[in-house]
Amino acid sequence: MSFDVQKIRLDFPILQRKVNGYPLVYFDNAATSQKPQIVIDSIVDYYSNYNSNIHRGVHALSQEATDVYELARKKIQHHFNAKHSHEIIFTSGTTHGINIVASGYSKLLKKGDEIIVSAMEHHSNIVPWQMLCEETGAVLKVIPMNEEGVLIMSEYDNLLSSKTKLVFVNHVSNALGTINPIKEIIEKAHQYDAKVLVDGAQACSHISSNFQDLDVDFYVASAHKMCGPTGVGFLYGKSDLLNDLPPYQGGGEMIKEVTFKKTTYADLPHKFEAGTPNISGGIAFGVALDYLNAIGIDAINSFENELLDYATQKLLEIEGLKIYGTGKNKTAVISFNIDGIHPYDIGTIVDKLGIAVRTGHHCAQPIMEFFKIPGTVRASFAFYNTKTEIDNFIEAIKKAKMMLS
Ligand code: 7TS
Repeated sequence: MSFDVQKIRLDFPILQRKVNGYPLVYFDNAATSQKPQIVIDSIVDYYSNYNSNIHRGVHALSQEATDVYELARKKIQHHFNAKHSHEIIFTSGTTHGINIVASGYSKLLKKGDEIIVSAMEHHSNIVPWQMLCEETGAVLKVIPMNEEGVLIMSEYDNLLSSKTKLVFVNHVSNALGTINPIKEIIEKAHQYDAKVLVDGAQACSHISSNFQDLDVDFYVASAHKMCGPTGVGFLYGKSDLLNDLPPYQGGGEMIKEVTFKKTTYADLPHKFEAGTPNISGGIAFGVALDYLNAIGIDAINSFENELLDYATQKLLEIEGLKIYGTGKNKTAVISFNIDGIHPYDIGTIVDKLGIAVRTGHHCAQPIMEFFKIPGTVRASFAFYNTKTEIDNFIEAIKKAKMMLS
């Protein structure tokens, strides 16, 4: 069955609008994806028909909201093949999930322990670990990458030792699109009994992940990059590891019993879910997963690869254009610069033509430092983009180049 992108586009109301007088071409999907009507409707439905707080009311509305919210947790569990639904902790997003783990390990690490991150992390997968190192005296080590934007695995082998306690790596780089060999990274870390957290923010809407098969210890992602709403995401952790971590925040819903002498904490997942969560967001996240699954992540992946190959080939025909992130295994993200032109200027001109791209360092300054550039223009595609949009983009880039050279 062929991939019917025109039919899919009708699911996304925003794709019908114009920007600066031109039909919107949305190539900033790595920042956040657009939302299908069915996801938007689920939020309206919750607030219109069964809005109430969850896990606490005996009344019908609260029961209904709790059931739908907990169903969403199960959908996440099944989508990623986690063993138990209580291993899925609702968070406000990737950043929150990383901080839960980082803050928890501040009680478990000691001076001289080592933490490994990769050279291509988003700031949210660097800064919390630096803070953790400052607090504990642990040492941060970095897996370097090569000129293609691919991790040098032999260097990873050299960094691993009995001192290594934690390894943090993104599944897919937001600035380069590189898909990292996380299965191999996890297997090697486990030989030293180190635990691995994978930042899946850029992976989940493009490639499938099977947590039990990967044997990953922690995995985090954000719903808003997967056709879901902002302000919600999840932290997956193996039960025993989550049980060993102290709670992140204290408050309602995360306790078993509170007295002024001592408080005991709730079981998973509630131990990490203090306070009223983003209920409509969690529910809509579940709907977004259903939507993606109805199309199929593998079908999405192969269509996006076609877009990637098409756009890469066309862009490389432009003289003076250099792409950063040229490894074989990558998602549909193209970061590039044109000789002598600042990325911001290109972004501004194409925006005037209705085309949304991101420019700058993409919250990955170490990558920019590695390539000795201030930033890039980043076009990131989704399964609702088309080759015609790419053609328009190429024309806009050529125009920008002419105006700016
Ligand atoms: N990790 C990666 C790999 C990311 O790409 C991002 C967001 C985050 C973590 C943080 O996610 P959040 O939902 O908690 O904010 N990346 C981007 C981006 O590339 N452009 O805008 C946000």
